[in-house]
Amino acid sequence: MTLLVTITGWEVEPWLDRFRRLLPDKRIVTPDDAFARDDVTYVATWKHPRGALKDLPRLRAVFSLGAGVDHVFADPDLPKIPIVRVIDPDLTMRMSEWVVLHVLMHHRQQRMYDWQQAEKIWDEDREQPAAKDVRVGMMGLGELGADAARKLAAIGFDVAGWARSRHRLEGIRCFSGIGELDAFLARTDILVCMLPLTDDTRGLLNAALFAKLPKDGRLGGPFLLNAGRGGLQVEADIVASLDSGDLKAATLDVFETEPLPQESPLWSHPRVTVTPHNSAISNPDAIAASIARQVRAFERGEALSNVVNPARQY
Ligand code: NDP
Ligand code: OXD
Repeated sequence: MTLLVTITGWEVEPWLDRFRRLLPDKRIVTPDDAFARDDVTYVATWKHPRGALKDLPRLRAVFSLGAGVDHVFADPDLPKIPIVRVIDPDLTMRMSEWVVLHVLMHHRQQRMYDWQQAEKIWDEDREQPAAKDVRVGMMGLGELGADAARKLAAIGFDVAGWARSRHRLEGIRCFSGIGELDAFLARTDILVCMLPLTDDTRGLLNAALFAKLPKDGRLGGPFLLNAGRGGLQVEADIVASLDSGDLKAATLDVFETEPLPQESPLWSHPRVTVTPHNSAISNPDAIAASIARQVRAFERGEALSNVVNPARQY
């Protein structure tokens, strides 16, 4: 039995090393190795080349090495077999760290204090609203969004969430569906996007949406954080909305094109913070172990968990 590991954009060796140690009875190969295609029973993928999963007649499951599966569904030649995504406490904690860091950075005006330090300005009189007076809106209340929302609520922020279906989270007002999107936006000072990229969510973060965020909040204007996917955002609209005042500042971890092109105005915009799609990296130790556990359980006859519903694309 062979596990094919096909990765674009990340170092492959750490994954091969972990899988070889954790699944010693399997042959672990990459697309560059010589291997029998009819011996491949599992694929572990991060952005595999289109068509790479064709002609694997004994394939039983595809494991995404990330939580997102848009990279898998982008393959028009995807075989009709279970797609399993990452749900792992290590990844969830990393994402919540990033969300809390950047919400607090904007809330506590840290970029302005960095500037003041560079200019040697001592100004203690800036208004500093309490967290309870700042309304955070979490788009997406799945594994990652719900955890980050709870942690922000524990710090004291006034947190609401929006998802496709109705959720119940203690202390967090939950909105659902397109019909409740405007009401959610109308009470959001810091908008955090933790949505998957699907046909329904592509381009959702656009100028019309930013214009619905309130401008009279305690932070003096709305903030945007996006760690979902670059395809959710219209970058030209982000720049235009920052210039018009519909947005006050943004932190972006994901981009329409990655790596972010050198000529993108986002690199040097004074009110944009860029992180290089690493808000929650897939740690090979944690994620390979969780995939190996799934493979062993599956071979004992147990059902796979975290299988994606292809009709929903997430
Ligand atoms: P989940 O599938 O657990 O959650 C997705 C959430 O989005 C759900 O609450 C879902 O609603 C909601 N949603 C989906 N479509 C819609 C829609 N059309 N309208 C409203 N809500 C919608 O995903 P995760 O939380 O695990 O991950 C979210 C995304 O984060 C991933 O898909 C990936 O793109 C991104 N990610 C980014 C990383 C990075 O490093 N930047 C790292 C890891 C993930 P409902 O609950 O009703 O189904
Ligand atoms: C993921 C990612 O989806 O790292 O896990 O983007």
